[in-house]
Amino acid sequence: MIHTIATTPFEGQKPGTSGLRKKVPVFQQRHYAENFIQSIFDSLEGFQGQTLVIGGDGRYYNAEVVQTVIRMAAANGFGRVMVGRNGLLSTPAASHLIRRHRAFGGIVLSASHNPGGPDGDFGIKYNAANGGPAPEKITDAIFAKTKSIASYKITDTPDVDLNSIGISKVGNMTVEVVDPVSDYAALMQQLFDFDQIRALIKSGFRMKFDAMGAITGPYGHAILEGILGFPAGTVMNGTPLPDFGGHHPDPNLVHAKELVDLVMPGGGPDFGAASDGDGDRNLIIGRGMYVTPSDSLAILAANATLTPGYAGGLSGIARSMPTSAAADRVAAKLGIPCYETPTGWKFFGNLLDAGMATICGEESFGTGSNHVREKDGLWAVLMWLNVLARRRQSVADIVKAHWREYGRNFYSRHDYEEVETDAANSVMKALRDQLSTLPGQHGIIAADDFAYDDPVDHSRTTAQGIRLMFEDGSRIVYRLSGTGTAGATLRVYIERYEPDASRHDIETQEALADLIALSRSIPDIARRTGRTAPSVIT
Ligand code: VG1
Ligand code: CO
Repeated sequence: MIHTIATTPFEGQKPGTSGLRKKVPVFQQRHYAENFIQSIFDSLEGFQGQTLVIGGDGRYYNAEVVQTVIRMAAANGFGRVMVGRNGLLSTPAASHLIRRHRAFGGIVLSASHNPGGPDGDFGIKYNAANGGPAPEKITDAIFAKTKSIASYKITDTPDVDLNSIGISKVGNMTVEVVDPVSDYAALMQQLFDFDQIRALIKSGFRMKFDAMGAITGPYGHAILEGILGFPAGTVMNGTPLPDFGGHHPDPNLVHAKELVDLVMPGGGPDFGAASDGDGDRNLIIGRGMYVTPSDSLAILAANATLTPGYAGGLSGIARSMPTSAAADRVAAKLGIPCYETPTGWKFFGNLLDAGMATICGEESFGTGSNHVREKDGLWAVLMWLNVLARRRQSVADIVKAHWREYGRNFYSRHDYEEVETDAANSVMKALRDQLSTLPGQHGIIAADDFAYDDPVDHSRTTAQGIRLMFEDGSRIVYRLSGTGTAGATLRVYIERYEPDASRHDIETQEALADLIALSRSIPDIARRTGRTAPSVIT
């Protein structure tokens, strides 16, 4: 039986960089999730009888909202839903399922790297038929609908059993519960040479993969320990838990400390990797070597032809604007274009669909390719393994050789988290007010507020971050986070190019010290925010 339930709009249901993210208690308000889900459906056309993919990262409240999405999909006229067993799907696996089964789209329940649990974060995101996050045109339409919604449709059917694989019905709609890993694992075996990696393991090579109590546990167990044959225990924190076991599932040097302490000092595994809450980010480390995500993108692009999936070469590389220009140097050498897009994976979709770019990356631990339309944590890990298996050098040797060939882009991101919103806005305003006067000072040659003209659909996206560009190629970039749920987070990205190999071993913060000081003084961050130092440095 289908019910039409009267409702009234909630304020602030505006999708950010990657879907709607709020604290769990906000989502638990009566009608809150339903309003947003109905607003998604009301922004789409032509899905009657079609397939919707549903899954999430298993965080607190995932189980309840999966059932709500199923009931609302049935009431709104979808013909079939494909749901990961127990309501679980990593973000890249959801993207792949949508594409492989020609679904109309998908709903991914995740707040990614944000903490989970009853007081943690929750999120809902819509992905379109290409498997990618809805473009701004759709997210703008969803937001508009949330402001005028008056009712939503839902069935009064009982919860669907999601524990076992199989097919059932909710009203006229088919519910197919699928294994979250198998299709994805098959795709990885097409892209990478698993036999080469097995030979590497046989030679004694060892790794640790930290799933951080989140979604990649089952994927890591099945692919790394199962199919590839790494010893049991290779995957750490491999059981997805509603509160991630208390972890902050953000794969950086701060939150993946357990892994870093095992691998970095040496004497332990040769290679370390971690992924985030929903499985789309990756951290790559070797003995004594942390690979910045910007360098990882450049190195994977430079070595792509060593792997079967990319043996034919790349059509182009794309990176988000704040990501370092290391990839640009690789693209130049390969004679292929390098695109610079706003932050957020949704901006890569058109370039990938049009075949203009093959590999994409963001400084925020995101790397991926045209195999899906999301960034993909395990994909990056497997690509690194394939490259390591072919080159038979350490991570550190590969990185240093890359710097010698291309020069090094020293890079760091300074986050000032949970700053008062007014204070963060005043920093951005202070910068905007100085855009015309900064060139000519401190070696700055240009300053602007980044705007992106999409070369495929010709849409224009403005106000994507303040860029200060220096005469030696250095950059400082400022933007406000679009994924946080408390106050505002000011992100400051600092980059300097160093061609001289004798200066490549300097510690990053030291190498960037002058620019870091300028990054603070130009908008007077201390006075405006009360913060004399960032809360997280990556
Ligand atoms: C952050 C990152 C951005 C990434 C986004 C979603 O956004 O900076 O590069 O695409 O998170 O990643 P923001 O607006 O907070 O800077 V995930 O793994 O949170 O889905
Ligand atoms: Co994520």
